[in-house]
Amino acid sequence: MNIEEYLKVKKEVVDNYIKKLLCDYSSPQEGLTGVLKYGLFAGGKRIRPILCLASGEAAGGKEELLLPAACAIEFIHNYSLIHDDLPCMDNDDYRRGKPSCHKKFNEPLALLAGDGLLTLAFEVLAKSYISARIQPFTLLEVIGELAMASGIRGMVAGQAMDLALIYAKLEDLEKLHKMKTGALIRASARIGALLGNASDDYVNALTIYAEKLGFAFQIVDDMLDFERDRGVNSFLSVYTPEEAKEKVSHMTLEAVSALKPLGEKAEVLKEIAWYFSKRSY
Ligand code: GRG
Repeated sequence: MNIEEYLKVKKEVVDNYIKKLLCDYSSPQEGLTGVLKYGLFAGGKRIRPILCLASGEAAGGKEELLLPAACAIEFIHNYSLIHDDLPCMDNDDYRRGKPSCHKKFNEPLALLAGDGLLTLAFEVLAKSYISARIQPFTLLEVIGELAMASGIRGMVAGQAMDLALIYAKLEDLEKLHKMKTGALIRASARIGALLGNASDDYVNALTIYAEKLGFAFQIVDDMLDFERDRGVNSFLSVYTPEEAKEKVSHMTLEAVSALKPLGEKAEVLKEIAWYFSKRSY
């Protein structure tokens, strides 16, 4: 299977599992479920859940066991996008080329849909892994990883820093994106590895891989956004386009070389890194 096919197949697996979860954990407020569905199925790439699956599978974990965590991570990601688009944050009318959640519905419902996704992520983690009878210590580690990456020491802190800074310098930009984008990407790989019962060496290798990958991913995102958002807290305000490309290649090479301890099991993860370093969407 080539990497494009792999990503397509895994995206479908994730999409189907999200649909199943939304049925299993349906809200008595049907209207609210509709808003959640709209936010979740407006065209995301599912990078984080796929990274969780690929990291877990490289460590020997089974897809079936990894899926609840992979989807919980996607819930958190989508909550953050819904809230990010609100008038009190970025005030974006469109997301992925479609009306953003608060434009399609209204602001209070968009706010609640985001809150609902954030809390549902943790309910799904707890209930799925209690049912699967995984080691309580592993479950607590996974919950702790996701909470830290999402909260005031991760994504929420990154968002707050983004709102507070204008035209940040390189050092601040690195710190900002490490929290805002990098933390959840890092947690995706680590959670996959933890659920796959990976050794400490594997977990460390996957952590470094994901940190480099997250950095490269953000620079590519800024390159793709350059025309729309010329430079506010973007790496394109500190790098020329050529320097940005060079940095992406360098970070991707470092990500790939961090995978050495995994040997042949890391092939898919390497392909993922190269694929996303060249993405155009
Ligand atoms: C509101 C707490 C809170 C946080 C918002 C992630 C975030 C923080 C804001 C989104 C704005 C943005 C452009 C962030 C950079 C990270 C990024 C590249 C997000 C988009 O991720 P993709 O490309 O999204 O994986 P899809 O659409 O594929 O799901």
